[in-house]
Amino acid sequence: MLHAITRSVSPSIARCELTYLERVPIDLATARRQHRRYEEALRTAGVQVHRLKAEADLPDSVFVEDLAVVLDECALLTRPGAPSRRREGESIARALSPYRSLISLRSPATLDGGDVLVLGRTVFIGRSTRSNPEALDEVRRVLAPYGYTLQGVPIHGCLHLKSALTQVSEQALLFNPDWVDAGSFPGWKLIAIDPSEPFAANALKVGAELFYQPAFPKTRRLLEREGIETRLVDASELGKAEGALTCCSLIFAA
Ligand code: CIR
Repeated sequence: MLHAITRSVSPSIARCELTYLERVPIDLATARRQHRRYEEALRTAGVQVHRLKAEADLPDSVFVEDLAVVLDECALLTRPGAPSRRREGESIARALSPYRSLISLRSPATLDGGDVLVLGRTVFIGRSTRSNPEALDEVRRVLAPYGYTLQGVPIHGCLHLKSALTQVSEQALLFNPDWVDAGSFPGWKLIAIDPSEPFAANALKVGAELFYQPAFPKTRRLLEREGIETRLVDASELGKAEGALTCCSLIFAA
């Protein structure tokens, strides 16, 4: 069965970290309503949702994806690149501990889960402002016993690797060619977003379903043309905090 860890939107979300976006007002009620619908969509897809309580003094804590990388064999607890986010990890470790053995990344490694894309036995790590080369070395070292191959991926102009590229089917990746070079992903069918929708590459695969935002209709048509159906889930208010669909859950089988 699939499980998802989520966390309610913090009342202090307005003080979130921002890297590439200008700060604009975030409506807390709208963000929470959209987040609840996201959780409902997960339940409808057959996922058991474990919602952590909101953390009043951790503005970005709804973005649980950045705190861990859950593999079949273990879970890596990351050390987020933004110091303001490091205290988010304790409750995530508690929530994951019944399901996986835990491995913590240590200083000087910094890693955001949004930079990590696992495709089969290869772990791709975006070289972003948040995830450093030391993290790549350490993840390589701790995952070697499990037979994973590690690969760094240069990205430019976006926060995380998964802002630029996500898996949308068993064979296909959706990507923004301005932010990542698809040459790092040989053997995959590569679908480029519509250039007028730069944030459209972040889709969330949940079992056989694909969650996708209504804000990107042109790219959605490109997916449909490839035979890829989507379930619409709106996360536009959290988009103002530089978050998207993958960021709001940690999904794993157990
Ligand atoms: C941050 O800058 O850390 C948050 N405001 C947004 C994090 C989004 N997370 C993700 O894409 N995995």
